[in-house]
Amino acid sequence: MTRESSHRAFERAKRLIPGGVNSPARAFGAVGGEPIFFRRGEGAWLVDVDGNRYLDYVGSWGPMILGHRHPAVVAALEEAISRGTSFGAPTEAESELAELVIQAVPSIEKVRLVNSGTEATMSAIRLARGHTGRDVIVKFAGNYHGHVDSLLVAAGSSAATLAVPDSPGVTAGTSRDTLVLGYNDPAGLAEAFRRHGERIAAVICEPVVGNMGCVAGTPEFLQAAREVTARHGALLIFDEVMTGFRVAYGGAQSLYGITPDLTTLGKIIGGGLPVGAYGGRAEIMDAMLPVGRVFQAGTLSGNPLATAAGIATLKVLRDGDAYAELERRSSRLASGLAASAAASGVPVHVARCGSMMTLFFNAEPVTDWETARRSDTKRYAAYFWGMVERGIYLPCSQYEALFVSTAHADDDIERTLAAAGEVLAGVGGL
Ligand code: KE4
Repeated sequence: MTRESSHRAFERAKRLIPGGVNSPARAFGAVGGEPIFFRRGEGAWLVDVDGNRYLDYVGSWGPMILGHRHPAVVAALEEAISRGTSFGAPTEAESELAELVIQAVPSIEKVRLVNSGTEATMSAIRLARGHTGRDVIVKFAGNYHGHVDSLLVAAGSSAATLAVPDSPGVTAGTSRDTLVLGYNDPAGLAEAFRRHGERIAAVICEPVVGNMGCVAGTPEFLQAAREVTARHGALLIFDEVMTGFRVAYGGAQSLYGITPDLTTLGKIIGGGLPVGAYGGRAEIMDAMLPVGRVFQAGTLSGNPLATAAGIATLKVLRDGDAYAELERRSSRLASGLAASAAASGVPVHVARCGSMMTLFFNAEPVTDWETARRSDTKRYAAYFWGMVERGIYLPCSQYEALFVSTAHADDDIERTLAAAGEVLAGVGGL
């Protein structure tokens, strides 16, 4: 498999763009080698600039739950683009997408559309502070909420992968209002509220983490977060940018039966176009300008193309049997990977929630960042490249989740497992 054109594309990109990438998660820093440049996607497949084909388990880091170029999404985009691309004025499609989100997620009575998950969490944090009049935000090690200054402290995802949890440029003043606690640690959360409760505006967490690899919140932990925030007049923010419409149509909150005060969304609700959203009870959301006084704005917020792709995607998820199919194939993949690792004598922990999962090269259960960080990232890198050479494209970091789409057919899963069987047999000796 030659990747000469990718190499040339990377050399050119590095002269123009820092690291040759517009997001460090794509830089292959955690697995070594050079990023692969892609030209097109079709269903479950990606084709790189050298013409190599790969089964895609990154799915643009979550949005492509229906696979690439789903006919309904393509048709919706073609229709929307025939009427223009952006007006900077309200359109009915924004209300249609808002209605779909509100109908799917009962904790959301009103929602505001923005252009990325980062914008969604940044806005939700500002709203929580404006609504409560308090300053402190609690987050958890290994959780990533986008590159919001106040949350780039012990972030997960690429910040953790690149071993720069506290990014330069984030001021002490900003970090001073952020408490970073251990994930899945109800006692630590209780202690933080004992000490700072009256200053805490909100607790933000990924209810199922994707950004230290897949780590599910325990029901006890998430219930404790719900109770302690309610008791102290702080808001509970579920960052469902990744889990929203991924692990269930109603998101992780529908699986746990826990009602957050605010929810952030992104990825899937844009169907592959730039999008983010934050929503919650109307009495909280109406603190936002122009009703209330908390500011947030955006030139392309709710733009016609992202709303068209998002509406088409959510309708396919709502009206078909997507989640049953995703569960069946994802379960087969997870159990097959575990079986292959066991047969090869490679200690792994396979974590899965619906169609997002992670194969941790770790002998112990991964329940938080402290256990996740003890994973064998060298073995993961060898596994990653072994799978690439067999035409399987996985997340380029141990600390990311892979995603199965509705376009992954049974024989794609079997092909993946056959490749993993060969590769895991090889990495056992590392
Ligand atoms: P964006 O600003 O990248 O749209 O969303 C930030 C974000 C917020 N919250 C959660 C739970 C997220 O997973 C993300 C973004 N996820 C990463 C993948 N782990 C995006 C990939 C990248 O940074 O290139």
